[in-house]
Amino acid sequence: MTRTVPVLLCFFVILFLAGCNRTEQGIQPKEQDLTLRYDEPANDWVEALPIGNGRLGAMIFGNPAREELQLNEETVWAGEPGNNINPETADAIPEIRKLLNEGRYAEAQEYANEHVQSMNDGMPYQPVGNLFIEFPGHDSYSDYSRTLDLETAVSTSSYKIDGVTYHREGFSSFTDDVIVMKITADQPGRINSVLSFESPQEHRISIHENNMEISGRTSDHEGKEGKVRFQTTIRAVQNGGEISAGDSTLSVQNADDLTLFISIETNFQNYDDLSGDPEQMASNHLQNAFQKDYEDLLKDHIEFYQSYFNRVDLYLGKTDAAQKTTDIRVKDFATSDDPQLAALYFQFGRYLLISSSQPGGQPPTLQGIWNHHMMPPWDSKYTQNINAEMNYWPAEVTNLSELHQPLFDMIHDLSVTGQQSARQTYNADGWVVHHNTDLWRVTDPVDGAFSWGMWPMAGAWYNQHIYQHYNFTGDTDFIESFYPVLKSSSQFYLDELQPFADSDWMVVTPSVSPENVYHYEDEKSAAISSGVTMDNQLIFDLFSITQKTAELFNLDEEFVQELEEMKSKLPPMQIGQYGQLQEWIYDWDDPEDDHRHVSHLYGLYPSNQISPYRTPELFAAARQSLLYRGDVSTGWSMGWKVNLWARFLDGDHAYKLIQDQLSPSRQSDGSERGGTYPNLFDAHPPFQIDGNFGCTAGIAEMLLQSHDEAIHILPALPTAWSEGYVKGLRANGGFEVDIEWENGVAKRVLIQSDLGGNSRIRSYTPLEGKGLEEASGENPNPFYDVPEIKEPIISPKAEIASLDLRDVYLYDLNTEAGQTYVLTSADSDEN
Ligand code: FUC
Repeated sequence: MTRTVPVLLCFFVILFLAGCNRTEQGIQPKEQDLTLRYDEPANDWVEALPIGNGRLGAMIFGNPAREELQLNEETVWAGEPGNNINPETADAIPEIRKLLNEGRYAEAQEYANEHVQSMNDGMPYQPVGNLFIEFPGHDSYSDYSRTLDLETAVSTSSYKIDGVTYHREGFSSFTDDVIVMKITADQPGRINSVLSFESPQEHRISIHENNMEISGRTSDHEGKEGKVRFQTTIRAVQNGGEISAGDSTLSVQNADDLTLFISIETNFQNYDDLSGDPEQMASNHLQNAFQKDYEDLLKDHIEFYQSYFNRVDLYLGKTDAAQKTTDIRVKDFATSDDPQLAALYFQFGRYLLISSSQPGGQPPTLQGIWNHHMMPPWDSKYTQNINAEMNYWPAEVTNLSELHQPLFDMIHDLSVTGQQSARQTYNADGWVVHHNTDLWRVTDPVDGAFSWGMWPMAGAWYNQHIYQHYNFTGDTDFIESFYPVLKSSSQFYLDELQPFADSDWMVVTPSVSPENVYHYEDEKSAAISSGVTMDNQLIFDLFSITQKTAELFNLDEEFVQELEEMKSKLPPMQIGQYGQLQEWIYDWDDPEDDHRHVSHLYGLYPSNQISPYRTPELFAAARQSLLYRGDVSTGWSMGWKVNLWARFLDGDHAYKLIQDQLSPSRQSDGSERGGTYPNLFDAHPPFQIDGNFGCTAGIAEMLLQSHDEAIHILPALPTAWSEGYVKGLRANGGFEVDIEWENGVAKRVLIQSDLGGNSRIRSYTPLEGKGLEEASGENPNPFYDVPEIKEPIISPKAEIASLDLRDVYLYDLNTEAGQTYVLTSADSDEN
């Protein structure tokens, strides 16, 4: 005995010192039900359940008598290759600049509205069509249930008729690139159904044996011809009974079970090439999938999906509220204690990203890949003054870094097509893209100038995603390959920036503070402007990351210097008369303004120019701005505000925004408000997926932040989540972090270091662990560099609200690549 104990102890001490086994040292996972559940079929589209493999999407309705799969493929867009540049815009820009410089803003606006009209406003993303499966006699049923299991990415429905239980399960296979639905009954010979297809697209249906083949083409739009051709092949395979062909239908008689394989392909190769062979490719997918056992198809699909999904586990507590159906939980969320719904909603956001953004494919549109309209709201394009970026806010922090790739590919495309806009519209070098793009990567302003089109800033914002990916992963090959894109974007702004009025400042002009309007001289108003706060912040960030990347590879010393000089001429942020962060270059902000965009707060989130610790006055002013703006708004706006309140380190206010967002969109009078649909889709309204992604990122932001010199543990934990854990969140510099907390206090923190280097840790409560030291000096970890911004200009009328920041403990932990470190609460009895 006396000998064994020290040996055993020694073994554990070694294990602890090495500290590298996250499972053994780690947080015990808890059982959770990550399923969306309903006790009725979907009555309409926002009750149907989405499945997707990045490219192929379906909304499944689960109606016993008439199943409906509304189908999408990500490259089914109207129109054809080509940009939308109108040469008139180039002539208009100098005149708009002049009017703005003379302070004739309303005239500048009017002039811009008249003269900035691109050749087209971008093309709509469109549906493929709907597969219907009729089951005669299935109108009356009992024991109905419908689910979407986020742990397997499989949607089911089941019900009973005359003692027979019918079951359907559907998934969009990640590994075999087809949509599969299997229909079974627990007694043989019970499946009788008729398959038919409808599409709003120009199409032709033909039947060959057990295959239904649909060839179609997308629509003409705004002077462009619909040149995307698509091929959908649906194969029905049954056991028992038989299948017979009609002119355009397939009938299944007395089968034991029925499996449907749906393959969809288009001729799209890239934004400039439609030379693909959709018939051949659709047939290839089908042949491959069809040869596999159903069980293998399902297993491969689940394994692939889980390789992403299982990276993060979030537990926020469990209550009986989780017993209710998902639609009722959404109705009750704001007034009940249902922490599991917040966790489910968070994981649903991750599910949606995995299902709509796979490497090699297109980024999710305003509706991800799920759209049933020929002319969807805002064409279901890429709106780049917030929405397309927000779609990727969860990518790095929720451990789905590879899924950022489709956005990078689109940025790469835009860095090519955007050169046309830079050259033709601005007579500048580099590349530029305005507030929208589409499958064809159009780059000039769309929908007229007003408060949206005339905004040449999307490239500057997109490039932050490039650098963010590098900063989270440390992937130097990646950032090196994108340096030309960053440089060329910076080059555009070097050429585009103009002197502001009589000052030494250099500003982007004309532009807008996305979609907002300012009032001046009592009665006058305009949106078009110069040197708006968000633009200044964006240019500062773009130049900074371009400089850092150049320095990383010892490139372009002179160019780096040029950027430095131009950075010094950007206007500083300003604090206006109401103590607010100014949205425009003049103090035009209206404290009554509750506009959904909070563009000037870009500097707080997603950027990190504003900090409670480094720039307290700006932090207080930004907070004041958000207080003026209010809480309830459109879906995505609330998603943004969750992140912003997390950055304001106010967990309860962030939680209030989650409550506002996780409220039913549909009101009893038939109207809709910003919130959530029964299927958990975000409601702008209408459905817009950005709010789902924004809120998912926001929940992560409440639990972990890593932008402000340190990894901040539980920076904005709300009182409602007093117990819980999160595993697998990512932090800048290649760290992966698990946190377990009780009574709002971090009990155990695991930090896995992929790249090594100093890990600075900020916590409201004391921590201890091997190697943990009190922090001193600057954080030497280069991934924790913080921006050096100019001192703000403060209005003499401004009263700066005082900050009530919690005390923090700041530690340094020198990490080695590949090691995991265990920290525990220094207050805890367990230690
Ligand atoms: C921006 C927003 C709208 C909407 C649209 C798709 O224009 O201002 O609220 O989200 O994008």
